[in-house]
Amino acid sequence: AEEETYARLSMQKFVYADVDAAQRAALLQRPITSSDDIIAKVKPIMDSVRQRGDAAIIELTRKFDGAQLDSVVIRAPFAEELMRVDDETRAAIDHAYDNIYKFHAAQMHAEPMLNVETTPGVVCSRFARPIERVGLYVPGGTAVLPSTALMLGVPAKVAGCREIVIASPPRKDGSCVPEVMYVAHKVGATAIVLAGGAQAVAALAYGTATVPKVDKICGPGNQFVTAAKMIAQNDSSAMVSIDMPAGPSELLVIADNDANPAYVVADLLSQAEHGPDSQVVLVLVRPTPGHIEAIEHELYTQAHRLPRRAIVWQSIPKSFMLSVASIEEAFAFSNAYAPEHLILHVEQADRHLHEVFNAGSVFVGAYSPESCGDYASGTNHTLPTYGYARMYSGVNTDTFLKYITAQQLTAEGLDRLGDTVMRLAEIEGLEAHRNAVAVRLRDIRQ
Ligand code: HSO
Ligand code: ZN
Repeated sequence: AEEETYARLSMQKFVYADVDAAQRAALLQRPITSSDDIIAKVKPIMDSVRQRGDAAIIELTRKFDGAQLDSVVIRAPFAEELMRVDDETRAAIDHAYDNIYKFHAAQMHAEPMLNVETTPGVVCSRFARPIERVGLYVPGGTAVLPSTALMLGVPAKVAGCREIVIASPPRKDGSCVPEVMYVAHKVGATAIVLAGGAQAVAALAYGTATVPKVDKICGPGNQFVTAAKMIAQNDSSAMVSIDMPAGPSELLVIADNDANPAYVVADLLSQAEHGPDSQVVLVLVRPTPGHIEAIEHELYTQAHRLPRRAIVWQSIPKSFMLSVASIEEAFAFSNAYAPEHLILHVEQADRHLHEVFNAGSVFVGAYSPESCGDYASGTNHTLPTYGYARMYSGVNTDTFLKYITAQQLTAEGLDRLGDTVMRLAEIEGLEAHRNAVAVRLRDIRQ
């Protein structure tokens, strides 16, 4: 039966010149996430956490995660034995942490405080302040994800957030994964909430007797987590914001005929193994039949060896390869698709970065697999999916900051700007606005 199931594996094939407008549009689509259904399931969960707090979380965690909790929250400082990891793991987490820290710390210096004299005597300034309390959602489920704790925790720490609360579903024995605990400790998390799903989001949004309420909730999650974040954001009584909407993870690879089929396929599979609904797109520039054959051969051979091949056999057949006539056509499609991850397996890949307009993060050239960005090179892996790369950025230090503007006018400045303000106030029929300037100008100009 095993042999049967895994007998063939291929992506759907399209030629860009041959597809009509409707088909092109369909290729840009992501799978529909039936949000009405999901919202109907999520709403009562959130209501119960809001009304019954910790007792509801304990019940829901028993039901969904099969874990019996004594208490919902672990507060810092965390006990050594809860974050014990082996030396190799510790070294890997430390190395990744250092790179992610360096790249995100540099973002803080990218734009020092602004100070602009717009008119003589009129000075406008802008400065950043951290969002005080943030909730970071680290998914559990089929994989252990300390990398997501790093990708959310490091920028929050760099930004200077005072309270960092990490929520993650507990293991069956009610404990938190030690690797996640170790990262939580490194980023200076103040508490860990042992909950997942909509119940975790509700706890962070509303707070409970033991869970601290936060100002912003960040992090990836399944459809339930995403729906819960949307509901919380729209509920003014929660007073909470979110990072971005999230859908299944996705990758688009642009490859020319010199691209190594083994590398291209390994990258596609690293995305495909995330989940059955992972989106994988391969755009081939003027491919030879031999190159396509080599890629398909690699696909089967490599996929067959993967422990998570059952997932791959679900995601790959839903994905597609698209042959295009030129690199320009490849970028036109990629920009329209707006992938979360974009890998450029093309000659002199760095020369094409200026053609990228919509993508979450770009991996340039044969030696830059997505895996490096997923874990340890320094860039963030919490990125916009579902085409939201058109208007959203991935998580970065700005995610955990807000900007405050200020201005100071001298008497001379007000004298120069006053008539403009009074005229505009008059047009809008707002006499009190006009007067706030007029009372001062009377003194200045007497
Ligand atoms: N590719 C995922 C991130 C991840 N990969 C976590 C491995 N662990 C979404 O960007
Ligand atoms: Zn990944």
